Amino acid sequence: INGPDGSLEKVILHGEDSSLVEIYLFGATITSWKSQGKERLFLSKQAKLDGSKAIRGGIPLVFPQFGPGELPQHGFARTRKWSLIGTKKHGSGVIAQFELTENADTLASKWPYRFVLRYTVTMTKNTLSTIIEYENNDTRKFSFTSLMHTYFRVPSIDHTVVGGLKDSQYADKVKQTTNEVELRDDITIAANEDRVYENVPGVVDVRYGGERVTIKRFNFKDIVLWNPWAEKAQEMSDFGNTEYKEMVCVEVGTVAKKIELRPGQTFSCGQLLTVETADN
Ligand code: TA6
Repeated sequence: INGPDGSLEKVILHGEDSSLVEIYLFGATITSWKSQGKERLFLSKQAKLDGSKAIRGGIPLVFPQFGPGELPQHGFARTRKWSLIGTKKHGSGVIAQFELTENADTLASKWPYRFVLRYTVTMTKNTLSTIIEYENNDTRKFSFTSLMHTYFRVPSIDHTVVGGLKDSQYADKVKQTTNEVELRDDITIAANEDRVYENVPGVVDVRYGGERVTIKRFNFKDIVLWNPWAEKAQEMSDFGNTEYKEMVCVEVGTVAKKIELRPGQTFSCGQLLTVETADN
């Protein structure tokens, strides 16, 4: 887990046009993605980077359980040390690959299956793609929920819009309601929001200050929208009391229903984030 100075080991990839992506082996957590000269992800100033808990920000990986349940919240993938398989340049892109399998702790957990996760991070000048391949390496079938918990950095939550969720059904974890339908083309955030939009078709986006980050995905059916706002921000020791103003989580996942794999079966899910500005 820890490098020589006690810090966590990480990989930094440099790409075209001074693009950059930083990935900690702990949780294979992306903690920084710079594109077109700007940081596009939010990492809390109080995030723990010593392996003592999941990193608060970037793109934590949720597997095999989204939310609370028989395993610790959001499962074990985001707090395990992944192996770095390799990095390479490919055309105008840079790629890093990571892998995770079961260990004694997971085999002793409530989710005791043999598995392989292969995580591929690919960055080009204006894009970042994150794809997970799930493999059932057990003799039994198993099922799981999984999500990429992306924290987008925004200049101000008050001038941020999330689009692409109109007409989708959602469960509202703040109001404790289900089967609501989103009526808005453009969602703005002015309070604690925690919603699971189910079976969302099409492209979702985050817009701020004349810029737009589009979120395209495959095999991830659902979208989670989260902002802790002031009341929840104060409850998190690894999140600054006013940091809710500079982030929004728009998370791709399959969480409303489980993914099931038979022995030997593999399945891939992923997202493609693209920074679009007025001139591209
Ligand atoms: O993003 C949705 C959510 O499930 C929220 O309910 C909130 O708990 C958030 O994840 C953060 O969870 P964490 O375990 O990282 O504090």
